[in-house]
Amino acid sequence: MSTHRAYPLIAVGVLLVLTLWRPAPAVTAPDPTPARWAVFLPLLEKAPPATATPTSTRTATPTRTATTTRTATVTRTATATRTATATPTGDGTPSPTPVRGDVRIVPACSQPDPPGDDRDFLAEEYLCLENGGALGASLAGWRVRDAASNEYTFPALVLASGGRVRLRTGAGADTATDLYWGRGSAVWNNDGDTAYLYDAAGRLMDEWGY
Ligand SMILES: [Ca+2]
Repeated sequence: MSTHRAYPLIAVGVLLVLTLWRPAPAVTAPDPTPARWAVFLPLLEKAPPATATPTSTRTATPTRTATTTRTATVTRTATATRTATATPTGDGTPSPTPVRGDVRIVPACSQPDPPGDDRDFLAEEYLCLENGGALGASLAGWRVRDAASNEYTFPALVLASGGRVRLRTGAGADTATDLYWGRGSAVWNNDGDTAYLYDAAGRLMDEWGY
């Protein structure tokens, strides 16, 4: 490119520079005031904001309603009505019907062969009964029979639990522990016999052979 042909381009460039160029604004001296208070700025900046309103609205409302209603209703009704009517006098106390084994013959306390001649000691010849049941036993209407079918019928008597009664062969006045057959001769053979015990219904409740 020749120098002459470059003149228009240079002229356009100068115009563009003149058009776009603006004088720089006047530089004003910075205000020295902030520099003097600059030492206090850190203090001011560290000051807590005046509008620090703690709005912690914790509404802790512990509404514990202890409703443990323990209703321990232990109603022990001890209704153990054991009617152990231990009536040693043996008069008038009602009792359930004894079962077999409740009232039995007790050989250990029986005496079929008393000392001496039986005919002279009929009251000392006796059969012994015992109530081994838990309740009293009414012996009214019960019977004792030997092997020869001699028979005795019991009067109204309640034999208490654990109680014993002797049935004596001879005559005498009945008591709660001793009954009298009223015989004029011996009934229990000394050389061996069998005693049978029946209840009022005729059921064999016990027997003893010796
Ligand atoms: Ca005898």
